[in-house]
Amino acid sequence: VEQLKYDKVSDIVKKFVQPYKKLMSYYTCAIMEVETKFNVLSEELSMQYDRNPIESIRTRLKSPESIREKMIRKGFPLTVESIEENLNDIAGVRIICSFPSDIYALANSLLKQDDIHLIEKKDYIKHPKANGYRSLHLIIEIPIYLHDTKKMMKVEIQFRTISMDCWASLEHKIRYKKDLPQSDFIEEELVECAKMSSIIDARMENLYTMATDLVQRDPKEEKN
Ligand code: 0O2
Repeated sequence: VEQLKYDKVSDIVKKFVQPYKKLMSYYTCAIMEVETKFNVLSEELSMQYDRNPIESIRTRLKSPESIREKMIRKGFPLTVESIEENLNDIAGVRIICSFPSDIYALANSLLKQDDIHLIEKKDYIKHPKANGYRSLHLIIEIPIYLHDTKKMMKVEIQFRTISMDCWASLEHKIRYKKDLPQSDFIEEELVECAKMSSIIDARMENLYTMATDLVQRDPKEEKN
């Protein structure tokens, strides 16, 4: 009986655990590749202009629990091949920008690179979700170079301003409060806060453009 148990466990490790770990390590490599691309852009842009449009870069590998939950929720079989085929957001990179226009400029710079292949674009800035969520999501494919082969890996990139990120982080905290009953008031307030966050983005960008124009017209203004 002990031998049978051992054989069964060893079979599961060989058929699932090892290929799963290998796949996750490929996603980790893809995250590193994307992060490096943004670090390069950040370096170049801060040399070229007097500010860096990237406030911060965050990365995450989807947890095994989240992968399992999403596969079951979407009705996909729980195999390593199916996980790779059906989930687009195992590798996640979040780019926090200063202003909304930085988001589109950075996304375009990335998509111009010839080793990046766009699979899907969801513009929740131009078309916010009903709950108010705003962000630009790209699903891209990027090559990782292994010792004897090249493998294309999918990565989800979320571009947000500080204000969009602030709303999304707090909404996530509120929504995932344990046993939260449905509340029209909370939903309406969240939509209202999202509108305010969008107004802050537009007004701050406007102020930045005005300040830049003033400095260009009179370089002495920079000091005041
Ligand atoms: P985590 O912790 O970031 O991994 P899905 O909604 O996941 O079934 P899809 O098409 O992948 O299907 O969703 P979508 O719209 O592209 O958004 C996926 C991710 O965007 C989410 O990942 C969140 O990170 C973020 N997101 C989308 N909508 C909202 C929202 O209403 N509020 C907040 N705070 N974030 C949102 P995960 O997997 O949910 O979580």
